[in-house]
Amino acid sequence: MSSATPVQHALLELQVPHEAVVVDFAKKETHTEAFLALNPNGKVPMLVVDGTPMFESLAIMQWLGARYGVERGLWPHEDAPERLQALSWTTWAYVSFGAVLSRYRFAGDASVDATLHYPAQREHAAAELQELLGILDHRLEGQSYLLGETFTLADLIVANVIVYATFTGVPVDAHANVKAWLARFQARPSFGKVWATAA
Ligand SMILES: N[C@@H](CCC(=O)N[C@@H](CS)C(=O)NCC(=O)O)C(=O)O
Repeated sequence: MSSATPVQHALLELQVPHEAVVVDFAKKETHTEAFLALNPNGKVPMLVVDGTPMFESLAIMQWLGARYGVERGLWPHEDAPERLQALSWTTWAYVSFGAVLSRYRFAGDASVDATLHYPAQREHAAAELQELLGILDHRLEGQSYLLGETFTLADLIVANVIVYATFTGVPVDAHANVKAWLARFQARPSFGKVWATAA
């Protein structure tokens, strides 16, 4: 859900013809010789483009934006100032917000072994996540989407991270702009389609 679903979502919004391959973790299908030859990191998502493998969901979606998004009006042209902002905000979501979200999850999530829980760390990370959501909220002040008035793949990439955060118990209620933007994002037909299949 956290990693492969956003890529599926991006492929759907961009209408890129592709074949989806389901990988069974229980059968350790991410660690077969054939899988590791394509993705030595042994995780999903992996995208194989005309025989060439690519891994890491953020890199895949940024590449999809440049390759298919520009022509479909969903990713800024490489010379547009918005391209710089698209790269910054999407990387912020995965690296800056994502790092704190991982600390929050591992310090107390029910899916993590309780012996690894660390309440003080959980509380600290929860407060930091609220500060980060405040930064996002400020960016969205006076505009409907991250890059202006039009929905782009940058919204899809960042909003999917925030949606996942809410699933793990991070509230967004104190951030009115983020809340309204998430509602616009979740109203897209593609959101229901992809997340309904993933859940
Ligand atoms: N940073 C990676 C994380 C990928 C990741 O952790 N994938 C998990 C699923 S959420 C996975 O494949 N787990 C299976 C395994 O480790 O065998 C990305 O964004 O692509």
